[in-house]
Amino acid sequence: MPLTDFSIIESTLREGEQFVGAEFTSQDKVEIAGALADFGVEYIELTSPCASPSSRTDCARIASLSLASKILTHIRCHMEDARIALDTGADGIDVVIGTSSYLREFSHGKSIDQVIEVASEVLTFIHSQAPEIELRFSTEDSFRSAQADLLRVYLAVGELEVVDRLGVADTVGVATPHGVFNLVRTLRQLTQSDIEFHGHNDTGCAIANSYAALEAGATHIDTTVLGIGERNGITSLEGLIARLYATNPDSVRTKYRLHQLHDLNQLVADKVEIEIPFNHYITGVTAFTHKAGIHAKAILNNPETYEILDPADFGLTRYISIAHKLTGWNAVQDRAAQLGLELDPANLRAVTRHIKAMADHKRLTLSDVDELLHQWADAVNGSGEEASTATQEARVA
Ligand code: HCA
Ligand code: CU
Repeated sequence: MPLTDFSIIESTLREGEQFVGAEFTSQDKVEIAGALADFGVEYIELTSPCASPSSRTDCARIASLSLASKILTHIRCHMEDARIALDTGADGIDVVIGTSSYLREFSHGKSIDQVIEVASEVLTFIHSQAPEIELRFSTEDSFRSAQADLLRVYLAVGELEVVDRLGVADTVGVATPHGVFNLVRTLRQLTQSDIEFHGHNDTGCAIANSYAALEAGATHIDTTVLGIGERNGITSLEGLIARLYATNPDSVRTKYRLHQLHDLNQLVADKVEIEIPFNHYITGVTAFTHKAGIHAKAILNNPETYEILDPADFGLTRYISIAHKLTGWNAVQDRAAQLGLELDPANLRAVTRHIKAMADHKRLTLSDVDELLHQWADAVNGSGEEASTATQEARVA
């Protein structure tokens, strides 16, 4: 399958609400859902309506807004949860039940046979009540579940012919791209269903795992804005977009309004009271900052030399840092031109040497460098003659 036929299930308002800093009000949820829909995600997943009274009313409210994204809600594999979810008016219901020995023993206490039994009951019930509803069934902690157990469960669920999508969840972030690829490929071969992947990031593999799932034929990937979720979260929307853009920029540009990504990040960051991490994919403050002189020179000639993502596609700009000892004269020349200063190559090289020497002794700011460039240009122009660069160095020292 080409890596263009996929959908994002944006779970900031479900998994993201499980982030320790998230306390979304009803108004916050409406605002975030609107921003996600404007960005263009195909699905928005909402917290279980059984979680609290406002979770229930917010779910119904957002489902009634006719947003461009489909609205999903997320429930445990319980009959009572299913009844309540059906009442929300959501376009789809995501049902999940743990299959690893950890969760079977220490969470819900059911055997695999009992898991199959309750899943059959709940899924058949939902489908009988609302055949038009998009129904997904997932196992929780899929990657620490015995493969034989998993396949028994998925095949039994598949035989019901009521489910649109099977989900696999790396609940604890233990999976590797290779393991995800193999499991998704196996499910693709054994079933006709669409496949969803949900990956936690405890060991830093969430984006790579999501990508491996797509390569193996997964059709839906779960994300949250800034990756927020339980513990250190899941695949971030921005990380997945960056990864997919690197493979096929046109598909990502067509599907999503990339210029809105930064504002969407800022909105969620403000609501959960964190900063966008400096090194975050696309939207982090250093994501398009270049430093070393060798990089800066090449970037100024052709940005593709050191950029796989074009900041302009995201409404952002690159920045070349020059106030440090690794700087180079091409970058300094670029800055001088921005300041409207004329310096010949010999003077640019000399002033660059000067910046490096200064930076060996103290941390410089861009203002320090700008001031130096102005002084240097004044000295050159003020001299009225072709002063030697050594003279200039002496003058501004
Ligand atoms: C949870 C667990 C879950 C479910 C994922 C899914 C996980 O908090 O309910 O339904 O696909 O990581 O296993 O988020
Ligand atoms: Cu999760």
